[in-house]
Amino acid sequence: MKNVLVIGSTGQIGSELTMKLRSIYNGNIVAGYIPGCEPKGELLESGPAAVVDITNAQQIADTVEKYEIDTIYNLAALLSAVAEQKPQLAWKIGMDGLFNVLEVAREKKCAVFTPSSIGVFGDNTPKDNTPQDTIRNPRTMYGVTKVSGELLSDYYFIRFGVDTRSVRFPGLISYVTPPGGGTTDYAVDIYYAAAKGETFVCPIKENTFMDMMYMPDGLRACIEIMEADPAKFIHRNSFNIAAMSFDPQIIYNNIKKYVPDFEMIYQVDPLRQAIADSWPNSLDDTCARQEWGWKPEYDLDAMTRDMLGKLQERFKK
Ligand code: AKB
Repeated sequence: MKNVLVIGSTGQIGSELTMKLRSIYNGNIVAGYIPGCEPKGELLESGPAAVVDITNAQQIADTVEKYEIDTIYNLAALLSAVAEQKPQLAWKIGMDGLFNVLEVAREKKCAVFTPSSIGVFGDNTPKDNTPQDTIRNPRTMYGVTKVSGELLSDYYFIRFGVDTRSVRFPGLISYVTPPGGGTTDYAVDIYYAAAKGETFVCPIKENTFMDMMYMPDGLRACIEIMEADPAKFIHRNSFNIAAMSFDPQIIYNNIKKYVPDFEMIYQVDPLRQAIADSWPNSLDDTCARQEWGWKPEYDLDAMTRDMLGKLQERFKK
């Protein structure tokens, strides 16, 4: 039996991960949320939920105690573009929050998953096929909290034996819960525009390549890394994982195959463009493949067919 607390259960990853965990494990899969972001519908009805503000260590500890939690998925974070607008809050959630989670995990002996991101890399990181172990020198607050989070999580493993594990997520694409304030969000928004029959206004320039991943692969990564036999681990916090890399023109052309009259124009957002320019074009995920068997299932075309099918069904008149 596994008892899991998902902190940030109503966010982009949490809303789907909580449901997936409930479909796999028969223990308590607790949907942690903050007031104003309450779980609704199936997420609320299919299992326990609790107010867990990551900046409140006592709330985390009380929930872990009450539901005999053994694994914490720490999904609370501000995404990259919002974090640039609210750097103090990004630090409070990303670092003070992570510290609270790790302290509770140390005391109550929980395993911890905290997603990292391609945002840990910066301008002087090799851009193509970015290695697992390379320069992590971001100049965004998002990146700073993600690198610091990787280091702190490794520290808690080395110093206290807390079972911390993590992946560096590319842009995650899903039709369920939209992301809020990321640099890669355009690759979600473009599908919504295509499915609604609207012209897409792209905030990212042509020729800006970034790694992306379809959510079903992202969810599998969250679960498989926590299930993996750690005997093979050389790394922990955090593994490069990859599925596909494209620029706006490539995803647009792929969607146009299925929606021939779809139009896109460019109106570049300087903040998002600067962040995207500092991130890798593509990651090398060999270590994740070798150390815990990571393998993506969706490429761009498979993702496009699924995304469009689901969204067109939702928006059909
Ligand atoms: C963002 O764009 O901020 C995130 C990420 C890649 O970490 N989707």
